[in-house]
Amino acid sequence: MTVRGSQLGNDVDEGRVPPGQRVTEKFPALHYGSIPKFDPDTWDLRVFGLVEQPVTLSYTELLALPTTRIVADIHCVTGWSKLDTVWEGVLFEELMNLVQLKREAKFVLVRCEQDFTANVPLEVLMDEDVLLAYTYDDAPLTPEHGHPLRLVVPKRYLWKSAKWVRGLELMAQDRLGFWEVRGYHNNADPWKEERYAQ
Ligand SMILES: Nc1nc2c(c(=O)[nH]1)N[C@H]1C(S)=C(S)[C@@H](COP(=O)(O)O)O[C@H]1N2
Ligand SMILES: [Mo]
Repeated sequence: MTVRGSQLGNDVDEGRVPPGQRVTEKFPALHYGSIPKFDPDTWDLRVFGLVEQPVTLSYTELLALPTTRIVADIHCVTGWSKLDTVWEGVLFEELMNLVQLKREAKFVLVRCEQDFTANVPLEVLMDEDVLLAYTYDDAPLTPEHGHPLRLVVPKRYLWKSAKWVRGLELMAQDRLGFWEVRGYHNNADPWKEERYAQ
């Protein structure tokens, strides 16, 4: 298994907490709508859009892909940050290895249960700390935190880390996701305090 991120055991939090954020030990659950039910027999993950051949994975097929572990600090736009969170799952980049991207593919719309979406540039997701996670803190994800599969994009505010992911749509043009349509910043870099759109 590949292990990424080396911040575990670092006691020096200074310089690790973005402006306007406070560290919490808790793990609040925040989302719009209700927690979807998981049916392993019908669940699938689709990679589609600007790819030569779309791919559909069952949960078993997803779990068979190489596992990566990341240790990451996460930052919620509501003001809490959580340090050294531990996740395991499949690297976004690993999933892209299953398809041949078309040259025009530059943006991704992450599609979730109940029509929730989040948009992230492809380049950002190809980072080596971006995971489609199925465990948190060495246990299966809990339903409220995104079981069976959620995105983790540590370098962006947490609303981009979509829970209950079912699809990755490759696009040529950017398309705003659920919270981005509702006034949140499209880029969402916590170090630049990109909380809300102008
Ligand atoms: N599917 C889905 N994913 C979502 C959301 C949502 O409403 N639906 N909310 C986002 C927001 S605003 C936040 S802050 C994080 C919270 O993740 P957590 O509940 O695991 O703390 O989930 C993100 N992922
Ligand atoms: Mo949020």
